[in-house]
Amino acid sequence: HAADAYRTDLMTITRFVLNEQSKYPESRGDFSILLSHIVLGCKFVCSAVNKAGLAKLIGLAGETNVQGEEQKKLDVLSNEVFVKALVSSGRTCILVSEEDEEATFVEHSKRGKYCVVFDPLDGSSNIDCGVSIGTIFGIYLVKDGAEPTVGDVLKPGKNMVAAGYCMYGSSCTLVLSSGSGVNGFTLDPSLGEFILTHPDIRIPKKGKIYSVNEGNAKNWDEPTRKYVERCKFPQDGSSPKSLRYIGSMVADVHRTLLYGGIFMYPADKKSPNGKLRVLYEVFPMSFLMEQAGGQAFTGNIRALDLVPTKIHQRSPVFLGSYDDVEEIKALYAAQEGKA
Ligand code: P6P
Repeated sequence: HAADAYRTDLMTITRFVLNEQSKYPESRGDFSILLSHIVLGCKFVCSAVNKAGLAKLIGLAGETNVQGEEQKKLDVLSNEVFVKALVSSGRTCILVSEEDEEATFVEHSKRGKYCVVFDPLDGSSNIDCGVSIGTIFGIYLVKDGAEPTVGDVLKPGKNMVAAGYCMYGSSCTLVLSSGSGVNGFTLDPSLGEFILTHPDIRIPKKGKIYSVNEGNAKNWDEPTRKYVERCKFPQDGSSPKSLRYIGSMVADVHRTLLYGGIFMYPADKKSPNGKLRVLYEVFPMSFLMEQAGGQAFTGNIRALDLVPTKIHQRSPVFLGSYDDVEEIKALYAAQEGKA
């Protein structure tokens, strides 16, 4: 019947978050309002990314961001959209963006109790060739009342109250955790709503895929080199793992979350802290992995235990299936033991 084609009990992200909120009777709905503004930003960027090829938005804006990379128009646009959406939510007090050298302190009249760290368009170097890119965000609850300072965001990732990403690919998928599991929502463009499509995502305990830029192999340290060698030439008679590396963190992490395996951006001689940024790449993805039953490691400690000292600080990261990360932790521990 035609009616069967339409699920009538649509679980939209708004409904889902309000259901979550109802578990906290004392909640005033601030988080729900904050999230609705993040969702608005994602819808806007999704539409802009999809039109980019046609609207010739692609191309250098001529400016360079704090990373010294040439900013593409979509980067600039996405950053402006998220900053404006987050400020207008009236629920934030500090914003840290990959695109802005300094943190943004929201004016008093619009201040709220959340701090949002985000990469508005991660993987943007892939825009021109149509590879999936995404927005990554993490949310801290800052102490009420006191004048916010950068110190409020230089906190370990385990202090985050929520984290997520929105992937702009063949479909627009928003994956979110607010501390009780991970859920995925897919944008239905005909409704303009994110619908729950991946309830309670759990990452497989062990995977068959490893994901790393093998082009950096010359500069890896011993534990990483040994681990990748084991992926390719297993000693225990198991089959070699497959290598999948897209070079866009949101796409590589999304595949890891759904299929299992390990995603790595290790330290190397050229970049002793790896490449990925702690606040708005490593922490949000590590938060999601732990919430989905996986784990995340820096080569030294649990990634979420790291205490950043600078807002654009980098860290090596190994994240994904619990058992796969355990293996590389053992190799780093063995090196530690030798040392
Ligand atoms: P490499 C994209 O520029 C990015 O920040 C992440 O999205 C991605 O995982 C990584 O860098 C890719 O870096 O050095 O392998 O090209």
